[in-house]
Amino acid sequence: MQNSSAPGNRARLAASDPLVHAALIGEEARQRAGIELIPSENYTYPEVLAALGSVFTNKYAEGYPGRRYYGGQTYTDEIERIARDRAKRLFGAEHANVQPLSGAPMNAAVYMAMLQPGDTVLGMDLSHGGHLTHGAPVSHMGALYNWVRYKTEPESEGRIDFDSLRAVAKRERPKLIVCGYSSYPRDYDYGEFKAIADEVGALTMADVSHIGGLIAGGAMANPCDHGFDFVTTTTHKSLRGPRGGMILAKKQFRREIDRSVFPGLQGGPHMNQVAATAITLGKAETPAFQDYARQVLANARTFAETLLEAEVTLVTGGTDNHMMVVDCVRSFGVDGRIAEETLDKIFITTNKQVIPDDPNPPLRPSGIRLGTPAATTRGMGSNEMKRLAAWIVAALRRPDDEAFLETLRAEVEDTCRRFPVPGIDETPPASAPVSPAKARR
Ligand code: DSN
Repeated sequence: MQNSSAPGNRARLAASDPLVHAALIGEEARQRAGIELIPSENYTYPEVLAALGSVFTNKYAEGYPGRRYYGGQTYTDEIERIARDRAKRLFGAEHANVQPLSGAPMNAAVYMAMLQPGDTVLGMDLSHGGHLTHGAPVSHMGALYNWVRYKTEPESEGRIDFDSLRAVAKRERPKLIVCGYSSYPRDYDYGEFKAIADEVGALTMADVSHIGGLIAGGAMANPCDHGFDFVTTTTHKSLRGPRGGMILAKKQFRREIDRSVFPGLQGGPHMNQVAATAITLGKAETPAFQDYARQVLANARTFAETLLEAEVTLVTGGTDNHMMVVDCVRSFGVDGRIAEETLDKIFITTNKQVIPDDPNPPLRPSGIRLGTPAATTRGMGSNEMKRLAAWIVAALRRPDDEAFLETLRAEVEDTCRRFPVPGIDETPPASAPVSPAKARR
């Protein structure tokens, strides 16, 4: 398959647009020299890069396999059918829509399929771990529906208290209950959510974007096994695929979901992305991917234990998934923005993060998020997790000591170079050298 990283195409890009080419080379150098610990990021497969840069990007394919509005669909139909079948098999779902362009439109498509403006929905509060699209007032979805936000409970170590959730559901009688998270380091009891929803006659939706790969790999609980009506997941996080989303649904909602995605919300699907999704889901069906999913969790446990031994405060006191949320103010006396910037200097990429009921604003919150999917993809194991945790603690204890940070950076870089980034040619073209240190800043 011809693709953007094929040598011929790279040479063309270098010659025709040196500015963009230099940025691409710089980003590759940056990714090689350091490590991505943002829990929603990963390093995708070379095969996915090939599909994303393929001729499928040329094709319009409005509609669905066998029912398109344009001709020339022999291979797009084939690709989309493969992706849908693999998705259904992997998650045990009755129906799959693989066209959502990414996570936010994916969730919006479910809401618009099933709700009327003003309907009541329960969703997890943003600062307690929910997502913008779960009713945060700043999102359009927050304005369209009557969101009632549930929170985690400090008394139960920051976990969800199902007694209070049940009481809220009985009082509010929501049409839909949404569970799922982007900064909650625990697993969910989907059975309890479903039981509460059944008691009040609500539909159920689990947004498993962060842990879609861990569910597909059999390492975490699967909401499809608990009779959820809708399960949504992005494809680029723990699944390691292209940027995109998928909606899994019960068969009885197939028409509503498909119509909501197209023509309701989107036009032509990105068929290069659908092809890459098919490849990703094929990989996720292999025993190697199950090993990967288990290792992501084992690495997160080791990482969290190392941080806790150093007396770092973690939201909920640990992790059950791939993610940790560090209270930096309490642990190190620095806010999340300073922590993120300090770790950038030692080539460890994280993101600042609000903690439950954070007294600080979102651009200067109290915490950072850490996650292990990307590091695990590069082949890092328990030794590297311990070292990464130790580097983070050391750096955040001395954020103003530039010489010390430079020593740590060299150690991090030395380790990272022993773990290649999949899909990046290990020998950068001599035509556009960019030093990793320069690329990073
Ligand atoms: N932005 C993603 C995350 O980092 O969790 C969620 O959409």
